[in-house]
Amino acid sequence: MALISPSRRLRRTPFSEGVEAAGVSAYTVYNHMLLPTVFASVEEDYRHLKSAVQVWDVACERQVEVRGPDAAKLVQMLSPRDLRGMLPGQCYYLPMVDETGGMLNDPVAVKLAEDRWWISIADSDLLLWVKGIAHGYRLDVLIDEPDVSPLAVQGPKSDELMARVFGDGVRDLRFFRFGFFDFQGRSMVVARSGYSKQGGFEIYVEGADIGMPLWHALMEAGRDLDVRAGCPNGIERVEGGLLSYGNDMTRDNTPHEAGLGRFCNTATAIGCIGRDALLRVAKEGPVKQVRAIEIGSTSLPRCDRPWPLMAGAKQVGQVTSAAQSPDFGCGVAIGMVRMTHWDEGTELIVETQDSAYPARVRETFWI
Ligand code: THG
Repeated sequence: MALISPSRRLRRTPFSEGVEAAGVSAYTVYNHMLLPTVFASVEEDYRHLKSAVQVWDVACERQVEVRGPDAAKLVQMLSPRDLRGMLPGQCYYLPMVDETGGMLNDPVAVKLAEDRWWISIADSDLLLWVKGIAHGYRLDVLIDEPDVSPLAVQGPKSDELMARVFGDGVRDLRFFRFGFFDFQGRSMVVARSGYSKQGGFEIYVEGADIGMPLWHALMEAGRDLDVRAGCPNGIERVEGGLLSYGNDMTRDNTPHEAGLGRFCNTATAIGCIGRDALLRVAKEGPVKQVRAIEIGSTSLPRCDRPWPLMAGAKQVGQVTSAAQSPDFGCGVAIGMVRMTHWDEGTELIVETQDSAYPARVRETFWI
């Protein structure tokens, strides 16, 4: 593929300087912002992520800040997950849907206070929908994109690295909880979360000016831990079954089709804009759903388009993300499969742009 031309519309991040000095070799675009995808190689990055610790520029996980007396009411309007039990200090993975029940985004919501939330978005322009809803319903809220850039620290040695920079208190953070921790006199939101299954943290860096000082501090503190710049890894996240909005599900899918039913309480999520539509389709249940797919390959081309999943001459689904797994010795994939063929063990054929391979539906991801 040819190069993509940089411009003001393709936003850099507070950490881009560090990413480039570390030798980034490929970027993608996410929320109109640069997101590194490869440093050494996808395979070498994968091996290192699973054995050491990496610092990830995930500033592209932009925040939609919702502030004001109607904040909690508005966030509940956006999602079929019941938010009544959510406390300040918690993060929730929140499917967000439109009035048809179609997925608009799958963010992490950070509840800072009853009247102040950050919605840490995946790759869609959710800000516009949220502003439209707030205006249309005359809600008493302020909505904008603050100068907040997540920096993730991921990998088995992330507790040790984070404790060196933020103090031993970070070790006590539970999964999907956050606390406020000091760095150079600045209070930062630090959560135990992140887009990998290797464990780790996300620092919500407030103020672009402190981005590179924090980057350097992490790199220096972790020298003996072999800390490196990294990024969400295309092999590891498929093994772990972490979905990618726009790839594995779109506005054409309900959360149930996406396999996110466990993050929905449609019956009790009173106020959710897509609630009626989801209740209607929930009666029948989905007729296609996300599945882990094992591919009988020894190498795979880039999955840059949906790959048809065939049962004989009939298409019964598609693979939307795939990679060759060094640790499992097979192709690992995320697919959307029709009900007639979604049972564990079902044997199919996947048609990539290059060639066809045997594929098998699995019960779980590789975790
Ligand atoms: N962190 C933050 N913002 C984000 C992401 C993130 N915004 C974009 C994107 N990632 C949103 N998508 C996801 C997808 C999966 C998870 C988080 C965000 C995730 N899922 C876990 C799982 O499925 O195992 C845990 C979910 C749970 O149990 O609550 O972490 O990564 N800030």
